Amino acid sequence: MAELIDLRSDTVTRPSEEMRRAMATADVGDDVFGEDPTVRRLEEEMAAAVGTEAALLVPSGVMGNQVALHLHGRPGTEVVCEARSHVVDWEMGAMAALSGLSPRPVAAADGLLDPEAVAAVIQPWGGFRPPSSLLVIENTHNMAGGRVYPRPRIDALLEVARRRDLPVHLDGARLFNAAVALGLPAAQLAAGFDSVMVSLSKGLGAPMGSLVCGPADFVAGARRVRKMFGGGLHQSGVIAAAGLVALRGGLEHLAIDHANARRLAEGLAELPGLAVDLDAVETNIVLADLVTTAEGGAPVFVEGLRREGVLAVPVDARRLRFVTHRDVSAGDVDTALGRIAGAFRERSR
Ligand code: TLP
Repeated sequence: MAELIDLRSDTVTRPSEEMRRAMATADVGDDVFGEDPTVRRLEEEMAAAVGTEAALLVPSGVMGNQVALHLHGRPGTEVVCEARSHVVDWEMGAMAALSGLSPRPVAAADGLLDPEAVAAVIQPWGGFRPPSSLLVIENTHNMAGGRVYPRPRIDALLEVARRRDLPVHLDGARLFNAAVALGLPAAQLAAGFDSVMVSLSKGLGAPMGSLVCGPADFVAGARRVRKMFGGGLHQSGVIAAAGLVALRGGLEHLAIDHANARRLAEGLAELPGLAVDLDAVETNIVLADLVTTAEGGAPVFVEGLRREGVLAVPVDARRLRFVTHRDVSAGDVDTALGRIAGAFRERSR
């Protein structure tokens, strides 16, 4: 069969030749002793890109978020976040298991938290309800289809949190996608947060790694919690070297990924079996809903798609997620659209 076109996630990219060369020749040391020069350089460059005092390399985005939640939260308190956010739906209950925190989900139809709705659920210390210890904002919002927070909305949310003394964490796994979509520097979108998690392993194309960014004392705490969570790595300059290539050159591809996502969304919207909200497609993620689930719904449909040579993720019974990334071209998108149309033909036989 022709090669599979993998649109399950932007995490599926293979390291480029340049990354592999950088990894092979990286200058390394033991990062648990703070002695890996390549890791240090990556942490400095990411802190500069995000506009924070310091940054810490962690193996994954989940670990980055959970290290931050652990530091901001106290057992028995709540984390205010959007109802479909990654920290609620995709981190295996880690905030409860590792830090004794429970989520306070706030639903938003377009995924973007409403400041008034957030203000309404924040609980103070000393009442009869679990107090709130943190607000999490996810930008771009994955399960809302890569939606981007306009900076004024972030300002309004930060203002609500400040008034109630609540720290705010940014899940910026795809912060650079948001920055490219708005034409703003990432640092401008990260300003005002108490901590920021950014990923190298999504749109930027590195094989692994995320960073937790914030003030120097917060990052010192993050170093301790990273070790506690088992994320202290040794010659991790091998990973950081690919991360540096991703950070220095990876942003350029994001605008192409966004254009490819739009191309894909417009093609999908023309298929009679799918409904796509084109206005929601702002970055590299496309959500598409099956018009009918009578033939088994999204989990069955993706099996049909696989047989045609396209990989996608079923989000629920009706919804499919497609993500563009540096390993798919505009031509691949067109090929994928033809194959997806083929899956519908097979389905209706
Ligand atoms: N998301 C993955 C899956 O876990 C859903 C994906 O394919 O999109 N925050 C956000 C907003 C994310 O989308 C992800 C990854 C993470 C955190 C966690 O990053 P990793 O996978 O590096 O632990």
